[in-house]
Amino acid sequence: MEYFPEVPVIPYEGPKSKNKLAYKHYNPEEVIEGQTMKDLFRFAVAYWHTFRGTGGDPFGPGTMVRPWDDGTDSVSNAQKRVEVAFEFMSKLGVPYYCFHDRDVAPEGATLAESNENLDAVAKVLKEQQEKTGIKLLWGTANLFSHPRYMHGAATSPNADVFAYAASQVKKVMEVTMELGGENYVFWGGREGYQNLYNTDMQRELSHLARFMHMAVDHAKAIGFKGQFLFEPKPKEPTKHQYDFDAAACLNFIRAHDLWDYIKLNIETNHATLAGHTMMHELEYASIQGKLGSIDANTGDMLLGWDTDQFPTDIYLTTQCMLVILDQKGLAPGGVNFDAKVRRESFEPIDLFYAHIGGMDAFARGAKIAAAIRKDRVLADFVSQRYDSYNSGIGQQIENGTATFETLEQYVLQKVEITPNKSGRQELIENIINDYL
Ligand code: XLS
Ligand code: NI
Ligand code: NI
Repeated sequence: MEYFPEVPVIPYEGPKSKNKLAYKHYNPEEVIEGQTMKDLFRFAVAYWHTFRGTGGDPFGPGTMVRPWDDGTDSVSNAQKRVEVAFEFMSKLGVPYYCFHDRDVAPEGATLAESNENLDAVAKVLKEQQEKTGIKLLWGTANLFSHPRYMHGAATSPNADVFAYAASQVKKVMEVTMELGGENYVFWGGREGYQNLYNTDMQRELSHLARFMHMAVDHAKAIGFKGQFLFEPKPKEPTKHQYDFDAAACLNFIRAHDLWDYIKLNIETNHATLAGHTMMHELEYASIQGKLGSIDANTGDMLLGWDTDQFPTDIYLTTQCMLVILDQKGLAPGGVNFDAKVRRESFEPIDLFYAHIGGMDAFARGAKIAAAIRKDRVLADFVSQRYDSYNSGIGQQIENGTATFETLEQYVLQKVEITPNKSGRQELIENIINDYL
């Protein structure tokens, strides 16, 4: 059975093509800085948005037309949806997908029943992976939708809820391993608070750390070799999420002896909700060796929530790729489109347009970033800007031999310090525009 008969395998046709169902820039075999685009991006489709998104919002129900869905939450409907998903991904030519347990299979009345449902769907996922060659970038557990998680999961004040969440993560780690998943993601869900009057923050944070240590231990016990990823988000659904931004997450894993086991999965719209740019978050993680993967999307400048739109802004993707190329890619992570089509874009074909646009925007961003890097436009300017640290007093500051006393002596002797040089921000911004 074919679910998208009107859509062929999406070809690469180059920048001049007018074909709406073709890539203009994403050419999987084209090499950028020594890597094929396929290996550089490791693009993934997010199962929750693309195959479970309904288009519902607080003001009205879903709008999406999904002819293959029979409207029930049955295992057989879930299994059929897997076939649809793999046809979609094969036609798109993406090498990876990501899921939460409850996206792919329905929650049962008991944990045992939920696990059985998941196994039944995972069997079909595995068959389809083998048939198509599409792989699992990461798995994760949905620890936020079911009402039992109203106060959080690992940070719930109810220990039974902690135990339930742990059992759920245990199972998803096992299924992720069975499917050859290359990473496992922790996004906080409801790990945060609405009001500090009723919250023991210290206890909740230490519970979250216990939870992650148990996951690390379980990975060792079962031989799961995938990379753990922690995904920052400052708010929504809680007023304050504990995994606020890259800095908060890195502090958390450093403070709780998790540093060696966890990297970050950085999402654009979460960065902006935290009051940062995506580039800031990527750079902050990358300079510490902690940029593991990205959730590619974008917010809306005028809306203050996680709108999860597909990324189409070339400035944004260029900035992302400047950082990603600098660390030679993301593997074993990748670029996961944690993005959904708008409520008004309700036809199945819109799912293709959305992903094609996102992949092309990243491919174009990568070409532009590579050209900027090749000409060393930023690299040379930045290294010259700091050249006072390459010798003399600057070198002594950097290598730790200078003290407040030696620096005072230096300045007293010098009388006048070397004049500052211009930061040339406007010029550099103009030059970057020349490459777009
Ligand atoms: C929600 C998060 C979520 C994670 C996976 O805002 O982005 O989708 O990526 O749980
Ligand atoms: Ni995400
Ligand atoms: Ni998000």
